[in-house]
Amino acid sequence: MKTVLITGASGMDGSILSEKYLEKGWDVIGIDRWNPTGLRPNLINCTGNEKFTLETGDITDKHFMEQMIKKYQPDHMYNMAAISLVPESFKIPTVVFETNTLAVLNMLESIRYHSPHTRFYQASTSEQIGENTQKLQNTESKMLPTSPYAIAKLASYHLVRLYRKAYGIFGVNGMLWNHEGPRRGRDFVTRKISLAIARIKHGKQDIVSLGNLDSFRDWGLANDYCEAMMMMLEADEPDDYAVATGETHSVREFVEHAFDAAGYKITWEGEGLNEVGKDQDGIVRVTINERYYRPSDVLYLHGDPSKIKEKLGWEPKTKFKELVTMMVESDAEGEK
Ligand code: F7E
Repeated sequence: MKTVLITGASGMDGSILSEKYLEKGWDVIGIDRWNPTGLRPNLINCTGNEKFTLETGDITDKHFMEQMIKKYQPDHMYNMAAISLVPESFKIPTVVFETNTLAVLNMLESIRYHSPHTRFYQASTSEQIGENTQKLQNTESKMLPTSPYAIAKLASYHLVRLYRKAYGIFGVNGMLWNHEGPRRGRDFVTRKISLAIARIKHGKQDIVSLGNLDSFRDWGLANDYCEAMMMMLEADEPDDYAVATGETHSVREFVEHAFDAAGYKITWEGEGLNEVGKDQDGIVRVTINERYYRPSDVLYLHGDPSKIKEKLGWEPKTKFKELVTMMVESDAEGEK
């Protein structure tokens, strides 16, 4: 019987992976922090399955993670737990380094000493690209990270490479460009927009307030990207891969398409903090608030997935407009 251990199991990617491994018939050990509400909506399809075990604990507790790895000796392990909201990392950088770097080092040490057969996936990120605005970025691009989040993730990226080279661990970095879906956390810009539109549509809210509309992101669907992650752990050799769609769009375009999917036509007036987006009836639906600007933002992300396509045969199935429409429709249903 095969076992997979997934940290951050209640998050968007962690829960999708949990479901996919249960479908394959594996034993799934989901790790999540204890939470006083006991609510884990993303795991609703897993918790009733006898092959799913929820282990509560914190990945920054080295002894807890060591115990987990020793006890379960997982065949596959995904480290999906992280502080993943970039602006948060400017506020609590020490916690971000403890969670996004030190905890990864401890996991690698535990695998090295207690479960060397474990195939380890590290959630690496396009944020590492940072200030490098070259077109079609991949794992070979110059990394110029511009947030505590990205610097902590880049350190972990190099740790995984080191443990692969120095100790022969099957460790891979999936360097993923932004990926979204109906389970996306509500603080990320795509979900914030789709949820706000659903609430506007149902008369529960009037306006959505945003920050920088002119950054570009390469947005794909989380479900497609989880398939790429699994292919990386099933490959003959461990390696690092860029996972992206190869298309880039601005936050402004995301706003326009998302409103469009709900029947609103947005036009823009004004500049900077005074810019607004009005609907076809002249009602202000989008405003800009300085609070959502970051001390430094990544302005242009555009990924090159050619290596994973060539070596593992992975391709994104979902295009930008389809993704936007899916998110708006899902939130419109949920807010009914
Ligand atoms: O921001 C701009 C913001 O927070 C996207 C994480 O999964 O992907 C994600 O990081 C852009 C930025 O994602 C708001 O300034 C404008 O330029 O949705 P986001 P992110 O920072 O790109 C990478 C790959 C990861 O690894 C991360 O973990 O949108 N933006 N107005 C806003 N962003 C937010 N959150 N909220 C706003 O109101």
